[in-house]
Amino acid sequence: MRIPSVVARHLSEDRYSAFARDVIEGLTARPKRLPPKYFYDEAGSHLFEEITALPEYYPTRSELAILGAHAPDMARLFPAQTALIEFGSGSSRKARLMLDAAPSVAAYVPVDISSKWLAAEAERLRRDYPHLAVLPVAADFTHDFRLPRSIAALGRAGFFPGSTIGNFEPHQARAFLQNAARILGEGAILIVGIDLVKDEGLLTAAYNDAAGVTARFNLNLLARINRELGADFDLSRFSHQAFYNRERSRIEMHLVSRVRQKVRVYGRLIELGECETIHTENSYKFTAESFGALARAAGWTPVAAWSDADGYFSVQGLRAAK
Ligand code: AVJ
Repeated sequence: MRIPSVVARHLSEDRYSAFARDVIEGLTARPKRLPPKYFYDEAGSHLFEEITALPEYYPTRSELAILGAHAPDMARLFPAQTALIEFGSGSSRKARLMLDAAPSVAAYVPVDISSKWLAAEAERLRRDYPHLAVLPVAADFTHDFRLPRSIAALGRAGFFPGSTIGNFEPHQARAFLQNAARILGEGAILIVGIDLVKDEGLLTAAYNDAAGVTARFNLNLLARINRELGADFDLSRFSHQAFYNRERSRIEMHLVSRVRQKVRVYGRLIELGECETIHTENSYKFTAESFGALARAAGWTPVAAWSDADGYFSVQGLRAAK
């Protein structure tokens, strides 16, 4: 790969290199794709917060209702004297529900790719939970990372809410769960939020909101590439598309090129045909059975499950199989 020198300078900066590499790789692939984990820059994180409050977007409300009602039951699965390790913590709003219900938690380890958000949230948590050891880890949890040494003597409970696992391809979800089993160790518990297969109209509406926030969230990925990698995407030449792929039990999000066009990205010329799409996200939906099979294949045993009154969402309790 030949890279112009202005851009090569950025490549040496760790923060940009993985992003640049993934963007170039995705936009030169066929079909074109971009990884959904890059939605969450500052603008994207705010847009996602907005999404969670939309009338059509039920997952956050459903999961919060489940945690509000059942966090004490989840906490009863935890070993005595536990470290709660959250994968992709964001605002830690859901972790607070767990912490409030789980007196056995002695340490909280939020793992997040955004170190800025982590530090500020850790400060607030220390203030609100003075007896809790708050030990943030700035890492991409889809890669290997190390837990803080100071929790060596504690039991382990992993926490992966939000149906973030639905962003992974099935083989990646299995790899994540295997990796979590290895990192958390013997006797660990893992609490995972999954979005359930349901009426197609409800599913598609959740990703095609009337206010157009999801469209802005999707398009922000191109704006971010413009900002951080000096690309020249014209956002008005793309439209948001989201539909349910029934065969694969997933919502797919795409950015559709409205016209035939050329875009400069990181010194490369990317050509898009009229109606050609960039596949930006998969959001897999599960049944208790399909998720159970995935968990078992990755070394976990399902031991409990909780749902909301509508049966839209499920929080699964898993135990590491020996
Ligand atoms: C954060 C991955 C759970 O898949 O529902 C929301 C992201 N994308 N609207 C989801 C998202 C479009 C969300 N997850």
